Amino acid sequence: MYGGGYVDEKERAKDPIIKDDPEKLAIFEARIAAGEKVEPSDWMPADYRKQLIRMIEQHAHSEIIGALPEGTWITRAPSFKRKMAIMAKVQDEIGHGQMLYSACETLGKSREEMLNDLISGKSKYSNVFNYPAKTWADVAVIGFLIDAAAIVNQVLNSKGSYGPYCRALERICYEEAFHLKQGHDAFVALAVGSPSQRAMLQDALNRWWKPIIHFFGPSDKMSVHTERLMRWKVKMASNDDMRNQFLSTYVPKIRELGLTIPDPDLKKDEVTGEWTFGDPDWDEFFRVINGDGPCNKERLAVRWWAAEHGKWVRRALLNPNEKYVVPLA
Ligand code: FAQ
Repeated sequence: MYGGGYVDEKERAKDPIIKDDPEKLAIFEARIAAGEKVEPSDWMPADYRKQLIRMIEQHAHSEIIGALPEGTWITRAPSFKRKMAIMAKVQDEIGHGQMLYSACETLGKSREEMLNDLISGKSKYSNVFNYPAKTWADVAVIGFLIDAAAIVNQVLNSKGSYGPYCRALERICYEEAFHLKQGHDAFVALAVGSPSQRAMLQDALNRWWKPIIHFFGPSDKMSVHTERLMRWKVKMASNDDMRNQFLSTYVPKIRELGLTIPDPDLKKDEVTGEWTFGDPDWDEFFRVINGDGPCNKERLAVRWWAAEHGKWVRRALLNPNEKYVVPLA
């Protein structure tokens, strides 16, 4: 399997780890250890390429699927200012998808193949975007906390080893930092608003907390890819370390607004700086990322619709001299 977007564990077991030339591998690993960037024309281990394709592709899918929950609120934003901001943000997320698909194409997988794998359910995308945005407060939680979580991950990984991915992440992080400001502004406006606005925000936080904890991936003990990815500097911190960094920065910000985090067991060890929390329900995480979340079908149906209805545009662009009748519906 090319992209490594495994549908189940049996399929993963069938995929052998390809053996590389040991001499080339040693030179490659020395370059990584020295902090050099790897570029598309450089020799790279087959598994490095495969892992990068898997991760960048999933990231790209997460951006274009991630635009959907907030996108449904463009027509219902509570003011003109909020409407303009959310419209621009959603547009940026699609742009991030474009940059990431381009970065992934440098590794040899075509965009068409990636989009087909998304629509067929073969590739994964972030768990969080399989939950519904029921109220405007959900948009505020996504804009503040999910963007914050994404920034923790992306700032770290932008210092990684693969040039095209790192350069895309650097650009994405500039925009994400601005998204975070708009999310924070919307979040604070509700937190200091009327009692019903506060209640709406607390309800959204209650529903999103678990998916946000899941966002950083399974605990280090359960993570399949972390060790290899960190050795090759594709991933610059483990899932638990990223989650910990997020909790240290954002739990105090949520609490100072008088909101309650819906986990009575969440606490920080003041000596080690580590957070512990209640049962994260990893069963739910695995169900959702394997296609059985509240909105998986709905999200993929939108992508399928866009691919079907955009076919004639792609065909016209690729064959400018062909006479073609534009479908009416
Ligand atoms: N969701 O061995 P690990 C955003 C899968 S961008 C779904 O620990 P790894 C912007 C994983 O693929 C959000 N699946 O995996 C935005 C693997 O399955 P596989 C996306 C997940 O790669 C904001 C299995 O579990 N960001 O939000 C998740 O070492 C607002 C075992 O896991 C990125 O993609 C998950 N959360 O670590 C847009 C960043 N976690 O493939 C709109 C790049 C794990 O073997 C609005 N990616 N899995 O079948 C990464 O940093 C890493 O891939 C991790 C996972 C940290 C996500």
